[in-house]
Amino acid sequence: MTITITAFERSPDRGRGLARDMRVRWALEETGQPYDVRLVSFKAIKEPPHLALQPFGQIPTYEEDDLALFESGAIVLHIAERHGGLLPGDANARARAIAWMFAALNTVEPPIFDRSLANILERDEPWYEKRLSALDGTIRKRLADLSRRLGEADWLDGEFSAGDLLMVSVLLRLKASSDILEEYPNLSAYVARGEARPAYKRAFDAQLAVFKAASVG
Ligand code: GTB
Repeated sequence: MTITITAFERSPDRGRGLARDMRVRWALEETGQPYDVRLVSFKAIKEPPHLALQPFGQIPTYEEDDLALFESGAIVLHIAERHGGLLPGDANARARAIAWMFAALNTVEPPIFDRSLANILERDEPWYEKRLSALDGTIRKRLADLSRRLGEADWLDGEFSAGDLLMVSVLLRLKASSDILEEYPNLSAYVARGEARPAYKRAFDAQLAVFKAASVG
């Protein structure tokens, strides 16, 4: 059965590839898996059929045969485990690549996500500037550590892996709304390398086409 994922019919990111279906599309493209996309509205994701797939009423979801999955990180891990190209064969290298997936989602993404949320929801609060500067401080600390670890390497641990796919996805969210990433030239180059991958471009174009079609319709 074909893989089906869900994505917003009208993504608030206006086709910039920042919603979390993008990382799943990218993983599917890297591993050469064909997939269908079921476009959903903000209303539909809070209704029972979608909640049965995603208990928190969010995108993305993943369906294949009798398997239904939610959480973009779990979906990318599943794709990477089932198909070649995103996890090394060596058991220890594989475990380290998975550690980088967790690092992207658990250590680097939270302050970046909080920053973009603060930008949208907390702008008018009297404590906004203080909060932003605290979040920027945390982000700079994470990026400084990541930058030191990456050094002059192309990818975080040998060949490109699902760890890089998620880390680049997370850093792209920061790049879209702040200049902080530019303070770390090796991380900027790392993100550019990710964006230059043919599979990334195919995934990006596919989600952009959804936005363009919705704009015309
Ligand atoms: N932990 C979950 C996962 O990784 O799958 C989080 C999923 C999630 O946050 N999904 C968001 C969602 O469905 C869309 S991606 N939100 C609806 C809701 O919670 O009611 C997050 C997102 C949205 C918009 C932008 N943007 O406009 O730039 C970027 C990212």
